Amino acid sequence: MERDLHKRHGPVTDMFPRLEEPAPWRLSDDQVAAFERDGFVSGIKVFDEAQVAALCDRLERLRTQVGELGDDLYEVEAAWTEDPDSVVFHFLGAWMVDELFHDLVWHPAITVPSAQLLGVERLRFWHDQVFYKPPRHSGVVPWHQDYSYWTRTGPPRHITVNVVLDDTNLENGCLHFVPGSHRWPLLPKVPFDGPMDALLADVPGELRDGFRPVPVPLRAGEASIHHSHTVHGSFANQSDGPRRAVVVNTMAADTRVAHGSAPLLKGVPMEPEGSVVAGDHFPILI
Ligand SMILES: O=C(O)CCC(=O)C(=O)O
Repeated sequence: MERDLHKRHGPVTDMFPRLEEPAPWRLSDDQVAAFERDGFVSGIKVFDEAQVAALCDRLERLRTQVGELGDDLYEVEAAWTEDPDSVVFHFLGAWMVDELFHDLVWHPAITVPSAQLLGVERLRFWHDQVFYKPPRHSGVVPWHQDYSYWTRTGPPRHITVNVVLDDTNLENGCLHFVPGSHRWPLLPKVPFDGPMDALLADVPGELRDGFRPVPVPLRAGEASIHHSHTVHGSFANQSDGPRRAVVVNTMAADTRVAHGSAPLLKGVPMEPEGSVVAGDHFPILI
């Protein structure tokens, strides 16, 4: 396995298309309007069948190696380590240890719409994530806003692309989004292993009526993209197959370090408060 993949600032395989012209990858006006209205847009084709199969293969391998890989990743969800039978398997940093997970970060179907929706010319990588719900597993992803976990960087001009590696539906715990919640204030972060509804206690009374999550089923290889304040979550996987997703989080290239007291991610060199987030771990993607 190649180490130091985070120092390779561009694809190292030919598995995915490279960016030549942005135009074919840009979202339509209707898709942009949906994102602006609802705080998410879905049904964006990213991977073909062979690419999905290759990524699933790699992911299954990573899953068996996670014990040894721990130090090479940014984070393996501590609650999962303690209670894998009821907490979703979630980790950050696959891009540093696997060539395909590395290269997908540069996929133009991910980078071009992310920059377009953020309204930026230059897009910086923040981090990746994997969410893995085994078959017939009770783990949920509680309602949350992504930026509540990211306040160490700012201002909030971050975006999330969630690409599913299995067809998702109500039975296997597809993502749900709360339309319009990207205009809500930032709410406190909730524990990953807490109850689904923990966030609701913090939703101000006048916004409660607006808490109407909608399911967003997808085909394997398709993505949804959401704003960093959009409330979302997912229920348990009650199906006989796994429900897997890979996530690419990016931000405006001039995003700064908001708190200088700790590294932005485990194992990443400290950067001074107020400086632009930069360095090997945070490449410019566009
Ligand atoms: O895949 C899931 O269920 C959760 C994903 C998520 O929270 C995200 O993409 O930000």
